[in-house]
Amino acid sequence: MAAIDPTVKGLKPSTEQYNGAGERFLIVHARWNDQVITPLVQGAVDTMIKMGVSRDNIVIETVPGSYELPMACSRLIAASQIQASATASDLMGASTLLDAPASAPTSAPSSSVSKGPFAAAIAVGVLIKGSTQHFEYISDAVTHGLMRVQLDTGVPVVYGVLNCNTDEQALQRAGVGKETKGHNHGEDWGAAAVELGVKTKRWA
Ligand code: DLZ
Repeated sequence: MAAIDPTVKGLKPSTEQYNGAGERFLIVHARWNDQVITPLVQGAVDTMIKMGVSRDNIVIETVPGSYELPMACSRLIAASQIQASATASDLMGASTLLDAPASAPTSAPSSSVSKGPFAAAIAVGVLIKGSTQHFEYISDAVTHGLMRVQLDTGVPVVYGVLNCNTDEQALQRAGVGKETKGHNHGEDWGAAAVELGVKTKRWA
């Protein structure tokens, strides 16, 4: 009998290799807690590229905070499905969504949203518990909102939202912890997006 791994938690590697070549993906990320968000998004992008996705086929948009993630995912997925000539900014009507700083290494022009449907999306946010009930309300709303978006649109939305008690917990889950580096969960989210994008086509 094989020895039992003492670690209970964690993602068992897939037995199948998934290839995201030719598929388009959406990442929407909050700008709150940027020190954690940046490595998470980078981890997701790097993993998707390793799995065959072209960088040109990864559209990245930002929103102010996690609370805005469901709305942005919903509108951007709808925009990509319509494939109309209208740009994302026409459809979204919220200029703040498109205000990524010019220096942001990962941002892409929003007009690329209308180039074709997304195989999957990743919503990335970092919520850190404060001294009020704010965290609980936002966390709950975002979680339910993102589930609703994926069920309503049929496009998988990977739950890239960290809900942490401390800054250090969040940093460790982005692989940049101060006490121990930890594991970058963005890498898992990138892999999940490619796997789900490929599988959702199969399940059609
Ligand atoms: C207001 C707020 C607070 C206090 N904390 C966070 C947080 O830890 N993570 C996050 O992503 N966003 C936070 N926000 C902003 C809200 O998500 C949202 O952007 C604003 O309430 C405006 O709707």
